[in-house]
Amino acid sequence: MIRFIHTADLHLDSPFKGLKQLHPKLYNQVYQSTFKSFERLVTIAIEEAVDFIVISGDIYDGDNQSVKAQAFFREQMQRLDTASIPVYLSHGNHDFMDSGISRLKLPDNVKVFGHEPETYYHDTVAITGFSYPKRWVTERMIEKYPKRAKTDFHIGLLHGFLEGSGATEDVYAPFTMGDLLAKQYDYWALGHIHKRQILNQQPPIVYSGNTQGRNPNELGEKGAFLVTLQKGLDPTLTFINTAPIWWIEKTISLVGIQTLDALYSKISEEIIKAQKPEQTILLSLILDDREELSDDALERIHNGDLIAGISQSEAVYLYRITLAPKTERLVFSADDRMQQSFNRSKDHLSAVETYRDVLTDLFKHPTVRTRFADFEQDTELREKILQEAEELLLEDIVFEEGETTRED
Ligand SMILES: [Mn+2]
Repeated sequence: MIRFIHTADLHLDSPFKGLKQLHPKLYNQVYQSTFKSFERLVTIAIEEAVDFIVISGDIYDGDNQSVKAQAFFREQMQRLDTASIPVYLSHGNHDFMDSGISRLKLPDNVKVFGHEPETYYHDTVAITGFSYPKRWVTERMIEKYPKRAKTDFHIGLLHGFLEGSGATEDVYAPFTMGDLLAKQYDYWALGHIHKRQILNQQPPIVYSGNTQGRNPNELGEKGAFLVTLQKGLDPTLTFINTAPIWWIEKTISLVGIQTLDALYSKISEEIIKAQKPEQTILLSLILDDREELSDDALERIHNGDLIAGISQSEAVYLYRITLAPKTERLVFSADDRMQQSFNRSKDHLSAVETYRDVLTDLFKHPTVRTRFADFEQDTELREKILQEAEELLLEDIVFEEGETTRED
């Protein structure tokens, strides 16, 4: 029997740029969260005395891998070394192994995969993986993985994109389920897609997801899998939450809510309800069924006055209040072609090229170029801008529709 931990996408030292407006104490908690989550995981690995840990890429968030992140990671590896727990790791598209980067030396218990798929042996377990030599690995690396070794167990690490999964991550080192199954390994430890998912039970094919949500799209608990493989028995996978901060999104109904006072009370209640022991919650509320709400209250949601006046707690921070685009369904349900046309325009406007095109003057502005040089590459910022643009557009359609109805 073997017991190991499968983790991926630690993204240590994620900057959480979009959250700079938070209270400094909370921002600091958020900033520390990628570190904290991994530290907890290492503690659990030691307590559980696992046989080894596999990390399927994106240990660091940035390709320049800050000394702070490296020193932290090395310290955690040393803790595992002291506990005689080996670590098999690959680098991903975020922390690719550019030869130009100087690195702190890791202790001997850490085995790093090279640029081509290679196999390490841990007693009677074969572990195969590869590290990204550069950011863009678009080849089908799976084709270079060896057939199952003649050992008790064979584990594959792959930082890549499952074709047809519809995930928003970039298509790197793509593969199909069939590709993986054909190798006849006993476990596939996948990385790259941040949403946790068990794609296949036997053998387990698993994205462990990232260890800490980094934006509103990476919701809920995050962590790693504790895996047990035993000859003749079904594998067992236990999810371990290690993320100190959870992003939560909740839709609430405003039926019966008319005044600003009632709205404020309702939101305060939701903040209390969202509390979880020993977790910090970053809460986004989506307000649905707002027909009865006064225009003034609505305006205060739109202009940010309401959220600025919410009394925030340390356990739950309400970072966003939005209105459910409910009339979207109404408008579009009447006209399929309008939905399609909206989706087409959205796809076009969301394309990276369009985004760069539209913002080119801003990116080329001398001040932006010197002081915010990374704006253009900042995917978090891009997602945020696109999301807000979509919401604004939908709100516009909502109001036009409402006005037309009134005229009728
Ligand atoms: Mn990643």
